[in-house]
Amino acid sequence: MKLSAEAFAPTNIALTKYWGKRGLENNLPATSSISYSLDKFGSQTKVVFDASFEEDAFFLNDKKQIDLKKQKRVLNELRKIARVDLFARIESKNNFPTNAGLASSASGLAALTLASAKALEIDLSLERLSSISRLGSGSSCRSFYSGYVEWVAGEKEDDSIATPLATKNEFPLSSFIFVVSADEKHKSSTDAMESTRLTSPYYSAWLSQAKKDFALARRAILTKDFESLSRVAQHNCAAMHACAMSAFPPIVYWKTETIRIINAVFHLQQEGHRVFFTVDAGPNVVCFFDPSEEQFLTDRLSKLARSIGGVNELC
Ligand code: 2P0
Repeated sequence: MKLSAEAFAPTNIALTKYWGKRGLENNLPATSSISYSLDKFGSQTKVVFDASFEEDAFFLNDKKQIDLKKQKRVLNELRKIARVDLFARIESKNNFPTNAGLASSASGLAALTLASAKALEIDLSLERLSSISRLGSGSSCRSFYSGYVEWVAGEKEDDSIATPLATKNEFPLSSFIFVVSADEKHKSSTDAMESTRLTSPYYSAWLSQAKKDFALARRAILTKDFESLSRVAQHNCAAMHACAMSAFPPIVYWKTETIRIINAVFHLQQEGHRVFFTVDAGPNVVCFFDPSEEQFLTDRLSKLARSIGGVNELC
């Protein structure tokens, strides 16, 4: 028996962050979060289940991977639902440069879940598939939709759900990514979040800030209020990183270049431009801006990237 299917899922950038888990096993988040999907960047994944396979195998951009922990959590759940005990071969390709420093686990896990469900002919809602994908990687549950996606923390086992909040046509954002470094993370997000939760003196303050930010960002998006969204996204990003920096030992993702870019964004804001930054678990900076300023800001940000040695751009 051979079952096979392919699927694509976009990568997503958090405007208010998922940082901290209330359930380690199932990636249940301690904070609700909101993301914006970057539809043109994502993962195309093919999955084959075959009786002749003796183990699961995972190839990312044609390279065999050793660590299949996240993928297996998704595969095992879907095999259980389909009542199938076939091993799988996963072939996943990112359509953004491998050295782009963009996390591929969100789009990769989402595409894997979609392709596997299709191959196993499992007929589940997108919401349910998104929750299964979360078992592999928390942020992947937001990669099932385009536009703005909200992922509520919930309180129980089954109430932490990602759902679309607004379409990109309703409130479009342009993006520009500064690739400060494409190096592998020195510490996984899972470990960094856990260390923050256990050792940061500011963790409880972060949780209450994240709750307020989620509500503010949600309202800003629904009312298409760019200024409010800028303010809350930047504050939430800085608070997440400040909390991580206050862990023991400190988790410092930012590099000199990260801070130079952030200061340049503040400068553009002072000049009246509608642009803001966010930074995930790494040194790279994602800028979002009003599409009415596309040409001007792409040009300015591109000049900035070139003026800082070793920084690449992706837009
Ligand atoms: C986010 N990050 O909201 C936050 C902001 C990184 C910084 O979600 O442990 O790779 O597999 O659930 O999904 C990265 O977390 O972590 C992440 P796990 P994941 O996008």
